[in-house]
Amino acid sequence: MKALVFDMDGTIADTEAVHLAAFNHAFELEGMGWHWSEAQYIDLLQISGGKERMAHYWASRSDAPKDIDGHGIQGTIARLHEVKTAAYEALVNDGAVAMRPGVLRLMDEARRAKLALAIATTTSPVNIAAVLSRALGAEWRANFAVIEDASSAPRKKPHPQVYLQTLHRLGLAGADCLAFEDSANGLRAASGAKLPVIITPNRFTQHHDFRGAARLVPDLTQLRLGDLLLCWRETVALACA
Ligand code: XBP
Ligand code: MG
Repeated sequence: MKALVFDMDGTIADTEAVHLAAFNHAFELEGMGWHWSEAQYIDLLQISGGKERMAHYWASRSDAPKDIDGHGIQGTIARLHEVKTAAYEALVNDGAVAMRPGVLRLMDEARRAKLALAIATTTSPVNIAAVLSRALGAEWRANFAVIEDASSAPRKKPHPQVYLQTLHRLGLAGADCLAFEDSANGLRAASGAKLPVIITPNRFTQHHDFRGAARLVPDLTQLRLGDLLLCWRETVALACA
């Protein structure tokens, strides 16, 4: 095992409730007359990517206008996403997002064992920077050999693009790595790139279908690097059997 590849939202940090608040703030500020409940958002999270999620919702509303300000639907969604991302960043900077338990300790163990760390996410780069600069300091990027996100991998999970590009830049095969995810889309994306996957669900994804995961644990507090190595060996050995 040569690298650990982490999903961002819901895996490294508990972010989706804050994303939801930021979306609703943008809808109110821009006078859309929309408000997503947590139950609605749990359903909408089947669509990875904030812009794609809003476009899916807009298409599902029979009463939604086909244009608002002459910039077309895509123009309005782009503006809504800018407002949402600024609101999300402000909420993160106010301390609204917590790292999930065990993540930083495991990353530290992996670094000391000379494993590469990477992030493979469908979220926007500014969101990653806002959360990880608070958790790891201004030099947070130095902890990661590779970061692939919505700006570098436009095909969103469950498409495996973000993981395939991460592997390419690491110079590794999927079987050399272990992925950490919180959602069914993430599991399918990582599995599509042949990475074994450890799932740590949260209240937004606990009902998802996680068949095919190498392990499913409530969080990473009970997993040490030795446990990961055993899990990786069992999974890779099985795949090779
Ligand atoms: C989760 C997502 C993202 C976030 C919102 O990403 O699908 O769309 O919900 O962030 P991951 P954006 O679990 O792959 O980290 O609005 O920037 O898309
Ligand atoms: Mg996620």
